[in-house]
Amino acid sequence: MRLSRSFLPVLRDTPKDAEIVSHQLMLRAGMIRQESAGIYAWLPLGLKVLGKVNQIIREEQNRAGAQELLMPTIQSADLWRESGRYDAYGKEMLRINDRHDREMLFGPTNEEMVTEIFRTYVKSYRSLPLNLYHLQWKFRDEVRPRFGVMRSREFLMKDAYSFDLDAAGARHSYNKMFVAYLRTFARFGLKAIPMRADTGPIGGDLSHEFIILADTGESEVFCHKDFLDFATPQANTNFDDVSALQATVEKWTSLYAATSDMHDAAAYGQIGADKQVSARGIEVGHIFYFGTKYSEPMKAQVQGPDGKPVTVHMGSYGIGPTRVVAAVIEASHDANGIIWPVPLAPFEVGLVNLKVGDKDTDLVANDLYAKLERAGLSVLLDDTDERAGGKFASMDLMGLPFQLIVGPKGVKAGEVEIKERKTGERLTLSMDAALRRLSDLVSARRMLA
Ligand code: 5CA
Repeated sequence: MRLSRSFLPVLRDTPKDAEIVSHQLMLRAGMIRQESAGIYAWLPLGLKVLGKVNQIIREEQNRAGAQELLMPTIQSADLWRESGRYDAYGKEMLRINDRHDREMLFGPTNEEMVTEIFRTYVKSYRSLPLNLYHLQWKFRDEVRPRFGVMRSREFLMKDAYSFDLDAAGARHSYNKMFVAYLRTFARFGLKAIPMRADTGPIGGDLSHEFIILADTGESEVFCHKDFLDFATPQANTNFDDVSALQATVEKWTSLYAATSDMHDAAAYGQIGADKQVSARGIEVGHIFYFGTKYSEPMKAQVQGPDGKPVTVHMGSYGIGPTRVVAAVIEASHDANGIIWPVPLAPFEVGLVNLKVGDKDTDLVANDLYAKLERAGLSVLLDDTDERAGGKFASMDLMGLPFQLIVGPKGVKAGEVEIKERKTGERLTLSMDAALRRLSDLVSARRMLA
């Protein structure tokens, strides 16, 4: 992509109303734009990152055996009356009347709708287990939307819903999502710690929040330090191996970890002082097992092996991709801007032409641009006539993992410079060597987990 032809509106100054660094940087880098309180447009740079987050989520959901579908944002109130949640949900639900005065709502979550789809089609235990997920916009009329897309009113959610014949099967479905989440967050470059959680309006008695530690997190969290060194489950995990998966989940729940509403000071006190971590955290995912809370009132039953009807056991599993983008920035930035891990970067390389209009420099920059793209790297070419300082500042702000800098002096000497955004390390190389080095560096970092 050529910067001169791109819509990438970068702001020099920090917007006054943005309190936390991810919100400030997302506005400054031209990733998002607030349209109303808690409602954001995703501009091209932001949307690229969001797309990468979604893709990694999909890969890990599919690997764990979940299937993607897409349910609508607008739902009928009648569906929610069946579960009894229509009145219970309160003011967070945006209620709408259509032209026939039918009561509708903008979905804050989809348990009812997916249960309705399930009961229409699935009639036999042979079709179980089943896990259906979608990536869809949600609306929750939060009392205090804040911190940009971290706590917004309209936000994207990946929500998955599992259906099983009994509690044991549902436990395995829960474990599959638990392990898929560990892998998903690791691929974002995040250390997410599963913590026992309150179930709130979703309900049920087994639930974990996946929390990343960050100073700006909304919740106070307490956990054992050793969590930070646990190895992520491998890509070749066998999701059908019930006992192996149970063992992984037990390992990841064996040490103390709790948010403040579930905190047990006595249990925490038993951890040696050198192993105690008391910090703030951001909830990036939340999983629930709630048995027959929806299937019972909504009569989602299948025929069991003995021919008798069985009410299915359900769980639901959420990740907030829009919140994840902000959380990754909270975890990975410096004074100059964002530092994207390669798997989420909007472009892998920022190619800076320091002297646009100089024939030789243009020639080399354009040649490198074509060759990098041909090698399969995604490149943003700064071919604008801005001064060098401004170009470097924008590149650092946008956080592309590698910069390739082409200037007239270097071109005369047959050299270009590579800068790694994260370490600031610089390397002067010939054009060909720089191309090879960049290809190697990028491909080594594409898969994090
Ligand atoms: N139906 C269940 C699981 S699918 C559910 O709704 N869970 S939830 O309420 O915990 O939300 C799931 C995830 O959505 C959260 O972990 C969080 O990452 C994201 N999320 C929730 N509320 C917001 C919000 N206001 N802004 C941004 N992301 C949010």
